[in-house]
Amino acid sequence: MHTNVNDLFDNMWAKYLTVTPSAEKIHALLGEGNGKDVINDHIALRTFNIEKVNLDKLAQHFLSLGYKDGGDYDFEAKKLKAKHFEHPDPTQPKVFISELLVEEFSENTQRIIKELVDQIDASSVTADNFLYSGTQWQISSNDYKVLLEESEYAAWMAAWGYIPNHFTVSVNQLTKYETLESVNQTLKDEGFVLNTSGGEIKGSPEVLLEQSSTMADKATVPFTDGDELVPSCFYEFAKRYEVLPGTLYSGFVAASADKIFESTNVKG
Ligand code: OOG
Ligand code: NI
Repeated sequence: MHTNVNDLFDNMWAKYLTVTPSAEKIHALLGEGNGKDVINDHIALRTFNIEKVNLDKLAQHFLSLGYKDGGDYDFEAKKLKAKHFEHPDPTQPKVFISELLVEEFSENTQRIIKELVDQIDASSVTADNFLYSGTQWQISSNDYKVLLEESEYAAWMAAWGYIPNHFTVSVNQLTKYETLESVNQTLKDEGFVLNTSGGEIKGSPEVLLEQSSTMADKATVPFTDGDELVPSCFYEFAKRYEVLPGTLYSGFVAASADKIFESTNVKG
């Protein structure tokens, strides 16, 4: 297990950038003084609810670094559950981890997912590099497409595995921008494509959190039957509001999160 939170996030950021070149450009665009003021609000990871690799197994990497449970979320239509975790040091990024409820899918989809997870060595799940190890399985583009019919999330997991699917800029801490609207406008002016599902801005000051995100970049996956470009990872932007004077809301908003998941969609 990790000894240092910063090393873990540095390694995850490096792996994420290998398939998310737009994040490096946006980081430079929004930040001042070499991105000094670009602070991560949170990162997100995905998994399957199969015991060997379930949400709790991923969470253990953060719990061992002092993170605590922050809240539970259900996404019935997408057949997902999630939790978020917070570090006692509020300058450390929050962590949002979701898991796919595999047993709620067709026999065929369940079989494909089980074959992927069977290829993972159980000891690699607790290894320091697990959360930036990517896939530890082989998959055909045909199986990828079968998963895509039932779940965009399942297909994304099969293609990318264990890698943060996004990092999130804390808009509150940017020095060049005050509002999420102004961040979004800058991104659009530079040609970046935003996720418009549920509107460009998800949430509101009333729910104490506003979020927007890019649509995921595309990167090459070496399927067993050939390489293909598929959606990889995206960048998110979050502005939090005060629950009490001097204290920002630290949770997530399920209705907004439901739309953020769609930033990696293949089909609109
Ligand atoms: C997580 C989507 C939810 C948020 O900030 O509400 C989320 C995902 O796409 O895995 O990140
Ligand atoms: Ni997020």
